[in-house]
Amino acid sequence: MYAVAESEWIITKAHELGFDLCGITPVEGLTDPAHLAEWLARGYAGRMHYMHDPRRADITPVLPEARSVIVCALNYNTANPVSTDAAARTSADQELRGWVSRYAWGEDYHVVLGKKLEQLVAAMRAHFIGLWQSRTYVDTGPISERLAAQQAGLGWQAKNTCFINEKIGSWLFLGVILTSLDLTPSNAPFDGPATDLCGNCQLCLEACPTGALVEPYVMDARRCIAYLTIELREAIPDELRAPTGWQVFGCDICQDVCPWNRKAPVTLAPFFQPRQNLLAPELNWLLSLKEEEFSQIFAGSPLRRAKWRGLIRNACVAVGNLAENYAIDAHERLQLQERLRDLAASGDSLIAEHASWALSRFEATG
Ligand code: B12
Ligand code: SF4
Ligand code: SF4
Repeated sequence: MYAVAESEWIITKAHELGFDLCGITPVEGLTDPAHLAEWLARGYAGRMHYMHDPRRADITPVLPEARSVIVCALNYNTANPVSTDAAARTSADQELRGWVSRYAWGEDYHVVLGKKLEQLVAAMRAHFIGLWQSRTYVDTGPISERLAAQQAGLGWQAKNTCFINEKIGSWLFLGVILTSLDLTPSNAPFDGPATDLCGNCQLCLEACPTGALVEPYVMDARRCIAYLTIELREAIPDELRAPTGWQVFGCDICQDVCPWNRKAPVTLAPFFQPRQNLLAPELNWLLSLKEEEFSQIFAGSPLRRAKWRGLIRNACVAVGNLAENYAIDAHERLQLQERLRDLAASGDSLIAEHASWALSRFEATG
């Protein structure tokens, strides 16, 4: 096993590359097969078929020679309002606005973290001479990055299921490097994963509008707005449309209410600052987007994952929900209804059905 100084060297390098946190842990104990199996058996993964990949329960086939995991975290908390802040919704211009999740305001984190992890591996190649292997993952690999971060002593997996660090909070992206290097754990002597600091708090469970946090630490993803607005390619179930509120891409509510995020440090990293129009975007603008414009406008943005169809579907739901709650001026009301009628008449059955639903909400509210 390499000496502690070598693990310290890696952690220092990670900080130099801009990561806020870095920890190292052995590959053993990175999965929680029993709970994962129960979670899947309950159907909580919904249509996320990739969650059934057997490597999530046993990561050995990913890199049989793997001995250690380096976990890195990057803060994405920019100095902007939170989704539960009513003032953000009633902008001075009184336009109807939707909410895009904080994680998606800037550049795609897969790319940002992916590059940084590759730079870290390149630095390690020059430092650790000899033959050794590595795999880097940001989000898309079969590894539970939150479990890895917890195991590396960087924080805990909380009741809202997010990974929280005591000093930074939960606005953190995670990335991992699996390596055949046998590194000393950064929290050595290893005495178990980081302590859970949720205590008696239940704020996230109480605040979740769709009841997705079915019990502390357990999410039924089928009910989570992040799943409904990003991962789901089909119709948003009727009973979950109203609770989806003004969220058009992802959801931040269970993190916005979390006390550990109250003093979360702000990042000035240019790649995470909100792109124009993405902080509480005008719904009229979203509804008017043409499919051809979508790929151009959202190049390099996480919003591409929802695809044009998904984003328009989500915008219809948000408009329908806001129709009831806002004093929209007559002109805007007419404009929105006209746009919804166009969409309801479009050849796309998914969009047409959601637009008709939104129109019915307008009619119900006069
Ligand atoms: C699938 C996925 C989702 C799904 C499901 C989320 C979920 N909570 O599982 C959806 C689309 C809903 C989602 C949403 C979001 N995601 Co996501 N997502 C992932 C992904 C790809 C896998 C997570 C996973 O393994 N889920 C499966 C379940 C089984 O895992 P689990 O919650 O850890 O479950 C364990 C516990 O429930 C536990 N357990 C303990 N007790 C009990 C008791 C019982 C009875 C049961 C059944 C289970 C159980 O056992 C389970 C197995 O270990 C990871 C990337 C990765 N590769 O790790 C990113 C990841 C977790 N997501 C991330 C982010 C940023 C988000 C969003 C904030 C995006 C947004 N704003 O819209 C939201 C946050 C919502 C939330 N409260 O978690 C970050 C998390 C960062 C952080 N600080 O935590 C990650 C790590 C991506 C990254 N690289 O940064 N996500
Ligand atoms: S992200 Fe939103 S919908 Fe999902 S669990 Fe958190 S509060 Fe509930
Ligand atoms: S809101 Fe409370 S219970 Fe939920 S994650 Fe934060 S500290 Fe834990």
